[in-house]
Amino acid sequence: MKFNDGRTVSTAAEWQERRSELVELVQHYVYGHLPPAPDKVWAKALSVRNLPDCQANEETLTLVIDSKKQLRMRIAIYRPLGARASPLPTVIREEHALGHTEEVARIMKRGFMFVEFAREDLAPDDPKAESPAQNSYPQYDWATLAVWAWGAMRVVDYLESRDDVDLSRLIVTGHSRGGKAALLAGALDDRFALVAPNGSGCGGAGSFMVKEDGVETLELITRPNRFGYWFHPRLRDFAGREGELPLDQHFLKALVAPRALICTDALGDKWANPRGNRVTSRAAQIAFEREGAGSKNGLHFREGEHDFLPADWDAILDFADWHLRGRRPRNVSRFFLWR
Ligand code: GTR
Repeated sequence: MKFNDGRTVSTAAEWQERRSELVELVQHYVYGHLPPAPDKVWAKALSVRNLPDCQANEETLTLVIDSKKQLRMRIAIYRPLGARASPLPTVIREEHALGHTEEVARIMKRGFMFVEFAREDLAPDDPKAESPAQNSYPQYDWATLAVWAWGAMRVVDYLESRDDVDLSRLIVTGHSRGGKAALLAGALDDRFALVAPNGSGCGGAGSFMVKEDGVETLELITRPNRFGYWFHPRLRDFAGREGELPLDQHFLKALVAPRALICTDALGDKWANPRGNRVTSRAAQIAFEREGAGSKNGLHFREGEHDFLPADWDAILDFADWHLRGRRPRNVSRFFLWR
């Protein structure tokens, strides 16, 4: 709530101005700058079938992104069998490839559509491999997580052309590295009404500055033989001196307000820094309250290890039912463990 030059943010207009500074800071120091939306995104159908076990109709498509560059990314869309014609709230998930249908039945049963996209079609998770997206936009300094986040936004560009998707109720989620990208996408693109990173840790919902023994630190994650390529090279300059960064990950969380956010984590997943997730949620609350959205800053912890489990999905879908469909679940205090 202070501008880069030290002035205090007091009015709503000043908060909007400060938000622009946050957007620039997270791109400059952490992820690199994303290109703007392309002129056009369209789809070529690949396959359609029913999956009776999941009670879903599955469509697979290839998105073609930008009329000149024609980047390609595969997506799969699941719609509950027998759903009424009206548009449905839709969950969009970051995945390295398609076909992770284990959660489809659960999502269908709750009356959501589900879209999975193959983010590695845009940028493989390998610094030595050719990256179609980065090659197509050589003037942008975006790192791999930024490419994947941009991919989630391009899915929305395409969904805007369909009439079975409720565009006012889009949820973006992902696990681990996919959770980091989901949080970035949700912070930068306000078409996502609920942002739900799971187990996203360092470079996601976890703090860079607040870390206990056993967490993945900025120094560890940005090592050249680890995941340096996920981030802008500038981030590594702060290894071991995170306190000098002019930001931490609560900036991303604050950018989600007044939309809804739920960051799910496992208590046994020390590497992903559950304590640092709690601290950034607490720090971001001021932004949610300023926007009159104090109950939309959710956090959920379950027992266990690093994974994306039914308990995480239930927490996310319950939070979605509450904030996107007005169905308040019992026991909402489980969402505010940062308090
Ligand atoms: C780990 C990495 C984490 C997390 C995880 C994953 O190796 O250290 O930051 O991203 O991979 O994506 O599964």
